Amino acid sequence: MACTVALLAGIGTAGTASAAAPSFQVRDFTLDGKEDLGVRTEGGALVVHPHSGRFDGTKTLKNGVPINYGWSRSAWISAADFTGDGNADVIEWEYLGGNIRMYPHSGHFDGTNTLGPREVNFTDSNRDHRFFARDFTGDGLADLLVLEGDGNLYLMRNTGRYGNQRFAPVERIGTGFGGADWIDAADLNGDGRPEVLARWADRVFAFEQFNGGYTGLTGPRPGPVTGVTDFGGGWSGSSIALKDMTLDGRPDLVLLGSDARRVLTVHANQGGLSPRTFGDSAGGTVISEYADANLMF
Ligand SMILES: [Ca+2]
Ligand SMILES: [Ca+2]
Ligand SMILES: [Ca+2]
Ligand SMILES: [Ca+2]
Repeated sequence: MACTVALLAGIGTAGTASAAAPSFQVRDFTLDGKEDLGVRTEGGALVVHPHSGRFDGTKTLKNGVPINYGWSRSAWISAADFTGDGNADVIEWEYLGGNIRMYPHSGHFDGTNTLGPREVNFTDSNRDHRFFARDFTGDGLADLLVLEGDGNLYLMRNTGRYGNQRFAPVERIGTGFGGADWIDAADLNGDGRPEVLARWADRVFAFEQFNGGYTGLTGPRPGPVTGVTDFGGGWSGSSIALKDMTLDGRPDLVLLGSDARRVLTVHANQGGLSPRTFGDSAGGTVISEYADANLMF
C-alpha cells in the first residue's frame, strides 16, 4: 500500500502549471458560455441541444442541431474543452480497434461545420475500459480519466501540446473501481480537490481524495470509511452526465432513462457533499419527455 500511495501522491495538487482549484468546466458548443447537452441518436447522429438560458422543464433545452453523423461506432463519446479556447471539443473511443479520436470545435456553431478536422488519433488496444473527459488538474484543459477492467483508475493529463502528444501516458490515481459502469469527477464540496463519482448497478457514490488518490468500493480502503458519500439507488438510467443545467455553476446530475421514452431528468445540485446533494433519484425535473438518444456528451 505504501507503494500505491507514493504512486498516487500529488495528483490534482502538484505538478500542474496552475495552483487553481479544479474548476467545473462548462461544455459550451454555442459560444454563449452556457452548458449545452449533446446526445448521440439511435441513428448515430451527434446532436447538440443548446441551453435556452433558463432552467424551465422542457423549455430548458432548445431543439437539437445535428453536428455530425455516423457515430454508431463509438462505445463512448465525451465533450470537453481540450484545446483551451473555451469551446467544447468532442472525443470518442471506438470499441472495435480501440481508436481514440478528438475533434476540436471549429469556433463556429454551424451544423456539421461545428467540429474541425480531427486532432488526436491513437489506438489503445485495451478494450476493457471506460473513459471520461474532465479538467482534473485545474489548468483549464480537459484531461482523460480511464477506468480499466481491473478496477484501477488512471489519469491521462492534457499536456497542452497538439495532436497525439496532447495526452501524457497514464498515471494511476485510484483502485477498487472494478464493476463500476460509470465514472466522472467534479469538485462537489468546493475543497479544491475533485471527487470521483462512480455507479455500481443503480447506486451512485462519490469518493473524496485520500493521500492523493482514490479508493473505490471493491478495494481495501486506506483509512476509515469517511470520504465516501452514498447517493442511494435508483439511478438506473442508460447514461449519466454531470452538467450545470440550472446555471448556478454547480454540476447537476442528468439522467437519461433506459426505457423506450428515454426521459431526461435533471437532479439539481443542492450544494455541498451529502447523500441529498442530488436529491431523490425518483425526483428530478424532466427536461425532455422523449429523447432520441443512447449516449450523452
Ligand atoms: Ca451554450
Ligand atoms: Ca476547445
Ligand atoms: Ca487539466
Ligand atoms: Ca447547477
